[in-house]
Amino acid sequence: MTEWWKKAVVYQIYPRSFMDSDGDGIGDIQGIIRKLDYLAELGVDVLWLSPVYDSPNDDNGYDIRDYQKIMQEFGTMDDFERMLEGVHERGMRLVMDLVVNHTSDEHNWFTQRPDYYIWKDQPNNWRSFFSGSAWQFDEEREQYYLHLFSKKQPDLNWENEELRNEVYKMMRWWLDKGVDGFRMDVINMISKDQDFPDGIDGDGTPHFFNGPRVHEFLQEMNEKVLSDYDIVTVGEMPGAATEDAKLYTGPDRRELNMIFTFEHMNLDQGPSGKWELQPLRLTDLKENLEKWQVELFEKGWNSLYWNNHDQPRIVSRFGNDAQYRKQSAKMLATCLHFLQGTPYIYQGEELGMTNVAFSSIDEYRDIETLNMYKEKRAQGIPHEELMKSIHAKGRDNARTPMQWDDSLNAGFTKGDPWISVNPNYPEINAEKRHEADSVFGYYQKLIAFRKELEVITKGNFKLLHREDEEIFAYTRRAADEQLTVYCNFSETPRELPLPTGQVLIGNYPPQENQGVMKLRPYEALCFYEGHQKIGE
Ligand code: ISL
Repeated sequence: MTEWWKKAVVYQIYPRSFMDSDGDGIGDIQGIIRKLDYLAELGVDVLWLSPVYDSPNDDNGYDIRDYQKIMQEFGTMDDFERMLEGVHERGMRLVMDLVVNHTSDEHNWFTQRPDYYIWKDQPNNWRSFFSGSAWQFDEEREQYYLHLFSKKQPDLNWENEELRNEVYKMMRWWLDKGVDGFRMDVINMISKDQDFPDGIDGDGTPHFFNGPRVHEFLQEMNEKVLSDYDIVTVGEMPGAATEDAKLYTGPDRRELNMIFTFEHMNLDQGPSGKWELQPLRLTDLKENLEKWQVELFEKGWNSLYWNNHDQPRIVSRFGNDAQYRKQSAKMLATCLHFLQGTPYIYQGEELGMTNVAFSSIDEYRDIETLNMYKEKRAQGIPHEELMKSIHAKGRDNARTPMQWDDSLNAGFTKGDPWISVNPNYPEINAEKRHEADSVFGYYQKLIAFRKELEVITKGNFKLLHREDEEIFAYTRRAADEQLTVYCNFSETPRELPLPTGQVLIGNYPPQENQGVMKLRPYEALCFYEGHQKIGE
């Protein structure tokens, strides 16, 4: 089978916030169908859909009630099949979210097959990612069940072989329908240490991140399902280091094609976790991305991302979403898209969409945010302090509706949106993609380069200016080709020696150089040397 996914660019759709076709305020599949031409215009190869399965939506679809049914608000199985056809007609592929670490407590397995879940007479001290204990007492059974996420998301017991076979059967059902792969939700948490030991300060993660049988389970899944199809697989894996990544993605290991690391996303937080804000040190980011680039080179495969439905908007996070919004959005895209791996673009990133700052907690919808707020308010932490963290890191930053145009509700819905639209939509929306300096147009070019220049897929990585706290620069080299990428992560204008090669792309109008490279605020410049003719 070809490794087509090594040259692919993936676009993530969060269906609830993408496009509402029927005016109920919730995005849906017909809405996605209407926007397929927009996605083809961008040039992406693969669409990844966040969960569209039947769900009571305690965690917006990551709590699945029925794996083989479409969520009513999103449409019908017929709509789904039309969408899949529409994707394939345009030469794109469709990847589904596979959430099999847990189900909804409303899944019929929870009552009919309690042996598919994890029960204990006594809970240990593990805390849930969504606040409070990870154990919930069940009155009828008089036992506790494990839920690493909300109490409506009981963890599945992967020790149970029948359960595993049910999951594999369900996966085959979707693949036989023609879907082109899976993004696997927290898939490195499916194997728990069967002693269930307490964790330090309630942190159970050492006992279920990359747990004892996880590689065995993934190899079994590969053998029984994945290896029969020409698909792409990506595992979401908090707490996976490069050593783990090599085991999960090494081609001879027969597990997954690539994983999502969290390491670069955790650099701007303190020891207590994401809500403890800490400024990013660029040298930390460079060191981390370098490690993944170098260690996985010819040993595994990277996924490349700045954004998804759980992360704040990158332009507000590592860029400057005020004066230099467009420049910094393009600079960040440049930095990421010339790395080795498969890039993922999250809806709205291609427009330079920003974080949102609602003043009232009532405007937030995300269970992680709301539970955290409630728990910390009860501990006496002031509202203002919590809102500061929520504005910077809350998952709803990514979940405000897609900004299509400057009409009411950004053209997302004719009804009341399930979450408020970011008030900056008259300024930032997809209609503006036709402007000459649009972020969208820049993403189109980056996506196209990946198809044209082999070095982006194959080249090695070398970090330049290691100690510089403002400049992220690197080269990529393969055969007779070399790329040199310079990114100014600051507002400070800088002068550096002019690299060799011709300018491939930059995010500012060209300027005269007298043998030096002058980088303006958030400027990105990429140079190319090799056999390909550029700009003709
Ligand atoms: O980052 C984390 C731990 O280090 C957690 O916040 C969590 O593991 C991560 O966000 C997992 O996310 C995925 O699974 C969740 C769901 O809410 C997210 O939307 C999804 O991306 C539970 O299904």
